[in-house]
Amino acid sequence: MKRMRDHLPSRRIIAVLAAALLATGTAACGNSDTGDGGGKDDGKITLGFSQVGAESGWRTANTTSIKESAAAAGVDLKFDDAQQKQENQIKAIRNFIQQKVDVIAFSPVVESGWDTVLKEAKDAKIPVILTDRSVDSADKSLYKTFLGSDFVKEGRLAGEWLVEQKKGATGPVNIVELQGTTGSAPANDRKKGFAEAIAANPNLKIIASQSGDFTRAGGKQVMEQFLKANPKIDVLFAHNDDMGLGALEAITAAGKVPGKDITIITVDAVKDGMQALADGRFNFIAECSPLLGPQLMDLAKKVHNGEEVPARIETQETTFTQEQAKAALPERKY
Ligand code: GYE
Repeated sequence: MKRMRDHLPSRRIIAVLAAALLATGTAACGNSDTGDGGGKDDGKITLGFSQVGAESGWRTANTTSIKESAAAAGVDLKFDDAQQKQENQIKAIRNFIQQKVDVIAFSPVVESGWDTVLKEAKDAKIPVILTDRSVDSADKSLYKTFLGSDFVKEGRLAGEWLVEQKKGATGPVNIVELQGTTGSAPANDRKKGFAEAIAANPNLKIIASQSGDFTRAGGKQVMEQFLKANPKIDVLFAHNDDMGLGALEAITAAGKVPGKDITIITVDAVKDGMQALADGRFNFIAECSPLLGPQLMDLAKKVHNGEEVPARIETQETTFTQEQAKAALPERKY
């Protein structure tokens, strides 16, 4: 606020002051708005969040976590569901820029093709947080931080478990792989980690690998094709629980017993996946936590206040065998 000029009569000062307060709408309430965005002036941070879609149990739990944490943290959340389409995410981000939100967060459906829109956010001085999935942009100044899992590690843990299981196996072990959404970070990275982990064991062979788009329907459909084309399938590695759950239907329909005739390894550990594991239909799950909401709200407040945040925040997770799933299931919230 401008300093009042000394010669103004006091009644005039009060009137000017009142007018100024009305105009800004911030009646000295400690608003942290920096003036570089924030459509609202009620002291709340406005966070624009572009979600991938609603393709899996993981995603649903992630959306719930983000919405609940925003409400709990007093963050005004503008939520957009991109229905697994990059062009929808780009549109949503451009809308957030236009609305002058304080912070933008998004979970990029694929890794590539974000530089232009991220540059637009940067030029508008709106900080961006990558949540869950990362981008392949060479310019790291386009976003403040990346909060999420180490997907390569998840794939590696899945592969290492399999190597251990098949240690004594002599003949070939035929593996089929259900990949996540083509071009997405978790599909690229889980594939890589798994392949690296089994590489030293030439009898462990990936005989077919295709995308099931992280959905149950996709998993079922692609598994049907795998079963038709390959008479001997020993192992299924599915990049998420949902595709594994869809595949169960195809395997049963083909007259095989999931978890016995075909060893099934998945990633995520959502409740339905954990149930399948506890029931003996899955054999192993590498966990990937969707509960990113509380950390995201904390980061949004920090970057809005101009505080330094680590460039990478990795989610802590574990793995589950059938016995461990039985023990963990009663406590599983999602
Ligand atoms: O594993 C899968 C979801 O990006 C980690 O996306 C996430 C993945 C998750 O559809 O179930």
